[in-house]
Amino acid sequence: MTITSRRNQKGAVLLLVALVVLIGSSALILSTLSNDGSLASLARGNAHTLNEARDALLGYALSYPETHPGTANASPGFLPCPDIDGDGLEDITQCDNANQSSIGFLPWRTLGLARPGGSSGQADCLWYAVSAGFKSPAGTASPPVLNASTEGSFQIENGSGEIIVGASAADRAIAVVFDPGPVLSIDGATPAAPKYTQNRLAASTRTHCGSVNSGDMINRAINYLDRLNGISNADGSKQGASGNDPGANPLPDSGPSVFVSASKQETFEGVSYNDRMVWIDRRKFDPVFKRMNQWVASKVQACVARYGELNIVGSKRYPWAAELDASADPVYVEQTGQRFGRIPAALNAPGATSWPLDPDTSTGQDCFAWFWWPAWQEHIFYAVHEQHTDPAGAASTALELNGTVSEFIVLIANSELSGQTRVGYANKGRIENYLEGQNQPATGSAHIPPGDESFVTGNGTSINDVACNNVGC
Ligand SMILES: [Ca+2]
Ligand SMILES: [Ca+2]
Ligand SMILES: [Ca+2]
Repeated sequence: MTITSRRNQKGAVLLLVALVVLIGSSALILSTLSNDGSLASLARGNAHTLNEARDALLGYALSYPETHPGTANASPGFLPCPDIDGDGLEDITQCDNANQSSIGFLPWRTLGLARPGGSSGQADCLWYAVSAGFKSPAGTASPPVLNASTEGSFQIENGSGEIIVGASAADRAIAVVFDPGPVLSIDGATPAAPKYTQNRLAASTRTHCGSVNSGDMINRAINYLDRLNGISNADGSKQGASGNDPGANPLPDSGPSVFVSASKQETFEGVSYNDRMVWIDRRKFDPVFKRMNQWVASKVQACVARYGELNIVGSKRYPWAAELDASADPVYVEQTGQRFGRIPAALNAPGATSWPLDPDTSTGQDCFAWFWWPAWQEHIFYAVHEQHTDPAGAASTALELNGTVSEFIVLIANSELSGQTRVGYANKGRIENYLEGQNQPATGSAHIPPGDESFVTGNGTSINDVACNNVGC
């Protein structure tokens, strides 16, 4: 098999998997894209490529577990590392520091996209910036762990000093794709600095978009991405920003960055800004957050169900919950008598004192030993039917999910809704900061009061909780 056909096959498989995964979310993505006001500002000829790139990134994040079967506990949500030498393949050296956002060529081969520009070479190669929290864990010693509260790192201004994305940290964009346009002379770093003329020369062997020596001019962002109103798209910095302000430091950086999206800027001296861009904000990433929650919910459900199958075979006795305590950081220890709370990491007798092997044998790990679990355990709640505790309680109480009597229920809290905050142990100990409506069994405590045993799958607006029971999710 030739390299090209292998690559085409890989791309086809990636797109197919993404398509399958997208089926449940495609309507949402389509409506999201068609409602996007930012698209109106794009030139028609380039809109297709930029939008294709954004869709490919969303598909990559959605299908990450399926396309990375060899990566331990790969959850949905990860985006590729940028490509620093223009061969179209992500360079995991750009992901080696998990805490830093980074920028480079869009890794079109990794994304399964067609080679940009056809035979015309690198003229149409796109650039790409990815937020620290969403970078692929490939090649990273301590990979980021994603959950529905993970924030993007990018603020975007419109060229007139107005913030159009990311006014608050929770609203920052997750990734940005740039169409850099032809070379031009950009403003200097300060008003007094001379203009800089972009230069895309290769001093080493060419790749499709760049050259093999990553330091060559052809591989450097400053020779593609422009400066406007004190903001540099090449490194996400902003003149005058300091401390923890967005744009205080150039990429790669652990702090937030700023980019500028404006129409082409032209003076009597010529064009001074010609970048075009699309971005993935939280709203566009919503299908991925949804799949992330469902993926985690399914794994937790399968593990709790497996425990019940093994613990007193035929009787299905599940663990007690770990209690919520608003006076201390969460602890995850099974508490006899607690039928509602968090999933206990530490189990006590009676019953099995350790979790079984993950029924998803591809992980090769025990349940809840996954590397991503510590970032999720605070957000997941669990209720057990009185007749399925160990020892079993009275027969009178019915635990219900959507009106169906259930042996156990797992609830994923999802992102904070208006009025919820999960900072500090006092807030982490209060159920109303996680679950909504009738999923709050007793405000501020881990108890289920009599007659309050009905839980529901969230409607996505006033209740965004994802729910499973012993039958499934
Ligand atoms: Ca590369
Ligand atoms: Ca440019
Ligand atoms: Ca919730």
